Amino acid sequence: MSPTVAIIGAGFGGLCMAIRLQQAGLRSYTVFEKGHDVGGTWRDNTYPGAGCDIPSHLYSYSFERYSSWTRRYPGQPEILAYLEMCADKYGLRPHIRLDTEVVSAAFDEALGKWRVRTASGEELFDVVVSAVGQLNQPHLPDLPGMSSFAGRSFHSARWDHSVDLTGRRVAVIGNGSSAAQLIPPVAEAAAHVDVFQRTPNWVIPKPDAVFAPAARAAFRLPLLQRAYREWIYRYAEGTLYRALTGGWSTGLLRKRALDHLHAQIPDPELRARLTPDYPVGCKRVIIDSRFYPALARPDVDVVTDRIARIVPEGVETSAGLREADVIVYATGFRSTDFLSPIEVTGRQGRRLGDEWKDGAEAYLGIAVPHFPNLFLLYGPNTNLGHNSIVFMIECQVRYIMGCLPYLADRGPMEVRPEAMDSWRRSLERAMGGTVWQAGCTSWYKNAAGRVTNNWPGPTPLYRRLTRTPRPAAFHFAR
Ligand code: N01
Repeated sequence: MSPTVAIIGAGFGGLCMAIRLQQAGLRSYTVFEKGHDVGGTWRDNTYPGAGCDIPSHLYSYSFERYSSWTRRYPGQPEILAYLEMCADKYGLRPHIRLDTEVVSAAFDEALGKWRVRTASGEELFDVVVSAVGQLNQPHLPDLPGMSSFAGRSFHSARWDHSVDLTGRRVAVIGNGSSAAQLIPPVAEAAAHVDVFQRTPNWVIPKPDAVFAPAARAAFRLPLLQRAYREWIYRYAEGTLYRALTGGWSTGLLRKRALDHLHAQIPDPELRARLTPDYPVGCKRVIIDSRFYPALARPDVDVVTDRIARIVPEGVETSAGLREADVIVYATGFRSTDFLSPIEVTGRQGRRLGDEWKDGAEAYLGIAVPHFPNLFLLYGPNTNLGHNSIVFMIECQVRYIMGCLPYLADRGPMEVRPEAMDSWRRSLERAMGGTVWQAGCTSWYKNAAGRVTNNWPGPTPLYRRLTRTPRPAAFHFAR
């Protein structure tokens, strides 16, 4: 009998898992999605200018190549449409429960099954696959007076499209990848934009290109499409990854970013404020060609004075009041919380939140000791700063598919603590060679400074390590 599988989340990860189960003829799965439709982060992030900085010919499933991308870096609507198309094409919709948030999942040792609870009640599953991602819980800063603001305010991932920015004074707090994409179109509409920068970011150009109908027709040739995908992948691996690990391209990446800054910001005083003082890649490098020109506009100010509080009229800084009609919090996500706020309980009443109090961790980023038959997609230490997350998700899905046949014969499987210890040690060793640990704060690390989000190795290594499950790493119930 095929195992019953609960998948939490219908973004890139959840849909990939569902497609592979469907293709294997394992139809006893349910995808729980708290939102009103599929798409995950691509459904949530509808801010103006939203898009991906990994070319979509790579940022898409390897088994569902798509020749119709209109440009190298398509916007959010195209990526969302791709995911919706996948949900339809693979017949996933009957298995997806929208507007259904999983509030808890508890492993029942007597039954050897998971009790998955939603607002409509509790259901039993053999397996739980978390596909909630790392960037799904918006982070709002804890600034005094936020509720006193007299205008409209919202987070970049909860864009309020009812607010017309035309002719308004807009305050954007934060200057990460989301801010870099939304500031140019906001500046086009608004009367004035204040960008509140706490730390400058390294920015490199985005070599975007429109694909004319002839190019799209050419991409229908599987060989060409495959070669282009492979080229993007190898470039990211051979050049960008090397720069994140102190390799040959580190200086090159820094030079590219500084050249870009010099070319696009003529004012030396602004340029100085936009120049980071930490190693390139320590924080996520921004890939964008429209950000700096927007910051250089006369109606845009980069404010580096410390924010003291929010007041009804706007943002009060150490240097005085900056009036605003609208505040956009482009302040990122609670990235190190992982499955939170879902209450996950494993064997012997162990709570995942407690197990992870010093930082989330999982064997291969997929399995957690004491939590049998719980598998994670895009889990701890599987984020990338240089290549496509979809690649990592496909590795993880293949691994989980490889685990399922064991369950029928040998019962629930649980990764051994020794396997986890050895995994932790190798991660720590590899992490020492990366640029993320020292010199900056970033969403890759928890409050204690431990890098809980990123994969420190090359991605071909991750693919190799996750190719097939190693039974010796697991304890089986039978
Ligand atoms: O979030 P972030 P994001 N007071 O965490 C600032 C992916 N993504 O949504 O740097 C003042 O990067 C914070 O300042 P500091 C991509 O992986 C991809 O922009 O901490 N400022 C920072 O400037 C990306 O890395 C794409 O000093 C405060 C900003 O808010 C990830 O999502 C597009 C503050 C948060 O930046 C997250 O990007 C969008 C405070 N209290 C997103 N708290 C593409 O593919 C926070 N900040 C292009």
